[in-house]
Amino acid sequence: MARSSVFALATLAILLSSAQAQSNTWEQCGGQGWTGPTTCVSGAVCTALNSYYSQCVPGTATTTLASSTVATTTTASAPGSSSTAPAGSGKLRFVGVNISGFDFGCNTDGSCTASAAWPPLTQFYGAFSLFVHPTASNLVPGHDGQGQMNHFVKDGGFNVFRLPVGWQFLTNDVIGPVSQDNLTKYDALVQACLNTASTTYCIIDIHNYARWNGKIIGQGGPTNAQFADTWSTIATKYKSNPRIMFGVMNEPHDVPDIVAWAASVQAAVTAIRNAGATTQLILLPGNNWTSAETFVSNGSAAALAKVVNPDGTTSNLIFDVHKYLDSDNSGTHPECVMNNIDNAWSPLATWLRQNKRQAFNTETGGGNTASCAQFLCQQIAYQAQNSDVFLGYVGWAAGNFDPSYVLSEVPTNNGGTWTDTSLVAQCIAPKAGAQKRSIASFEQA
Ligand SMILES: *[C@@H]1O[C@H](CO)[C@@H](O)[C@H](O)[C@H]1NC(C)=O
Ligand SMILES: *[C@@H]1O[C@H](CO)[C@@H](O)[C@H](O)[C@H]1NC(C)=O
Ligand SMILES: *[C@@H]1O[C@H](CO)[C@@H](O)[C@H](O)[C@H]1NC(C)=O
Ligand SMILES: CC(=O)N[C@H]1CO[C@H](CO)[C@@H](O)[C@@H]1O
Repeated sequence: MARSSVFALATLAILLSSAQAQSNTWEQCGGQGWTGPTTCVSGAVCTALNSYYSQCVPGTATTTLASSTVATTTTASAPGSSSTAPAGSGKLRFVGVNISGFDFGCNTDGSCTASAAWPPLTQFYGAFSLFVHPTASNLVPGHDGQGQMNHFVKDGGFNVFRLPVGWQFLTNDVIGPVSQDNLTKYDALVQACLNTASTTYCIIDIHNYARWNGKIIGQGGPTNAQFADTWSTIATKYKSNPRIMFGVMNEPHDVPDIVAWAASVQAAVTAIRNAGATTQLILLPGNNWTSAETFVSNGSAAALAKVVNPDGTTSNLIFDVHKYLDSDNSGTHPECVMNNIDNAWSPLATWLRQNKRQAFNTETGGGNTASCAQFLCQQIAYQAQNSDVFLGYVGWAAGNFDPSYVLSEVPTNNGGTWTDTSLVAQCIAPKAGAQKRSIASFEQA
């Protein structure tokens, strides 16, 4: 019942917009299957984001936002805070999916086993290593991260992927220099991401929870210098690619000294910048599993606000925040119970504006249920309305998860036709249009 009301509202929205002669700023103005207006109101230009989605972007087609999102005609530039959309624009700069697999074998105490990684690429297993969806007849191309990402970009309108990897995979299980052989294997996934489109961004995410085998970086575990050395090697490899983002660390938690943790993050930032990656976006993670809700109250905001580039600025240093919508915020339940607006996103937006900073929600998601469709669509609509401080969101997760995984966003492939999970189709994909709708329009019947 709830689901049919969502479809009814979507149909109504299409009917309403097709009744207008011109699309308003940030509204759709073209694309495959689009039957609505194809011109924009004065002051906006209809700009193709991909083959099925064109949007009215303010000003002329040569604004930074347009040039970084128009497919193939321009080279993407490193994101800068000057190019962000104003509050209420209803357009998030980055929307993506986590492509998991190189992080398999990692536990929340930062113990990972390199050989337990499960690279989400067919070349590591052979093209025929398909596994079968347990509840449907669809064949799932297990490991086909390239196919999944191509589909997400082409059919869903996504423009960023987060590529988790265990630290131990990169250094071959010892604290020390990065193994170039292993980095080359991981680089195959990075290249697969970059190859999807000239406008796709790729986040390198070290998925170690601020730890190595149970011990916290800079607080009894690896030294800040050892952590910085890993980042220096990675940044050296990708320094000339503006479409790489550096995710310093996945989900620090139970870190006793947040000021000391900020020093570890600073060491990574300094190493990345000094390696020559001077303009790319770097994601700074706080304590408590990178919780968006407690980023300020937990002390992460104050500590990480002091992290700077070598020139003393905070340009392109973006706070990394996660949020799930289930009862205990763990992202382990199929049902969602909150949209996180009052408890997390609204207070965080206020703090970010006051401090002239921005955040990126690099993990969120839910079960393929009506409750998650409602609450996650509301969260996305709110983030889009506050896109001056929120850069975007990345869904958790596709890649090598079994499609029966509770938060699966793994699309199925039947004879070359890809089918998304219901939550991706209804909310997460930019194509679903959640960004452009009112929060109230997603109430369950
Ligand atoms: C990492 O590289 C080393 C050296 O080439 C190799 O022995 C090892 O098997 C690699 N590890 C993985 C997980 O591929
Ligand atoms: C922040 O959260 C962590 C748990 O992740 C906790 O250990 C720490 O005491 C909290 N700090 C504050 C200031 O609330
Ligand atoms: C961690 O965050 C969750 C919500 O995201 C909150 O319920 C919990 O109290 C927080 N813990 C600490 C120690 O701040
Ligand atoms: C909420 C969620 O799905 N978290 C996942 C984050 O990544 C680790 C390692 O890949 C998984 O074990 C978690 O389940």
